[in-house]
Amino acid sequence: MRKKSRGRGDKSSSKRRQYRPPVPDLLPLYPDPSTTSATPQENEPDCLQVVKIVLLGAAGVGKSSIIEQFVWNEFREQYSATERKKTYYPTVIINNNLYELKISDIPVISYFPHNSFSEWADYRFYGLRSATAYVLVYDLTNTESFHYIRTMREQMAESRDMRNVPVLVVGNKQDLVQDGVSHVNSAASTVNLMEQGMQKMVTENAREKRDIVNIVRKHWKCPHIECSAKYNWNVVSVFKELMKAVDVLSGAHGGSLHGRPSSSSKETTTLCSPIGRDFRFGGSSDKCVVS
Ligand SMILES: Nc1nc2c(ncn2[C@@H]2O[C@H](COP(=O)(O)OP(=O)(O)OP(=O)(O)O)[C@@H](O)[C@H]2O)c(=O)[nH]1
Ligand SMILES: [Mg+2]
Repeated sequence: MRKKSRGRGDKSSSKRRQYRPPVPDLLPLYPDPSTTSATPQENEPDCLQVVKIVLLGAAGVGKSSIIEQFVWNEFREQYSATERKKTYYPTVIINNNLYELKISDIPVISYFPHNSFSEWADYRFYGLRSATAYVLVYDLTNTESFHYIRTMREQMAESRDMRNVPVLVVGNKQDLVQDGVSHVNSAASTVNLMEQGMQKMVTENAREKRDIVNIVRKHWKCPHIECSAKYNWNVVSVFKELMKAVDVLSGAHGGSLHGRPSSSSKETTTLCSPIGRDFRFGGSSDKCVVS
């Protein structure tokens, strides 16, 4: 059970990055018996269920970087477009329910497969319509990349039943946005034309950003998270939020994903990455303690 965590990505790069199995001592797969009156059997994570997660987004928005940061705790500055589908298999525990994630990183697609025929006709599309959950990634510095996921979302809704399919929208490269704003703010004391132009640009960017968040949260009714794959800001939260939704849905559907109804969402959430770090989340709080 404790060896469930795996990360199978690019074969060539897996040679370079030596896979480190989880350290059992750092894997509190079971709650501390002294803090609960339940029997050990009741506390054991239930049988492993596979959750298929697909990341979609325009070229270069950081899909691979987000996955690699989450799974390998690594970041590559150099851009290398994904040309072949890669699949990663980290294991997570949420509310004492054990899930094996099957995270697919695919080459950019120009459209979402319309039906099962088009899905099977092109290997890049395989499994896209049957994902358990989707992460739609855009680049916070590039509004066009949001238009891409907007189209993708529309096509998804036409192609498959999206009820009970969690979708999370992620604005990546948060570090670049923050740099832009702070730079302009710090220079605001010396007003000149160039600065005014930059200030206008920043204001427009801020407005665009607000509009995007509004569309996602109010109209799409999807969670929106900003992250930086480069600095590992909020990357864990992306998967935490998604899996919270999967876990709740799984519980609501009689535990169809993992064989039994989910326990309360107020309980502790632990995400175990394949490199042996533990991520513990306390109930409704967004605080994340990495031990
Ligand atoms: N500054 C910054 N750069 C990032 C971030 N995430 C990714 N990048 C860079 O953006 C470029 C593209 O990242 P990828 O992860 O390859 O993007 P992708 O979406 O997988 O691209 P495709 O495979 O072509 O679809 C790379 O040069 C990364 O180093 C981030 O959070 N901040
Ligand atoms: Mg990629």
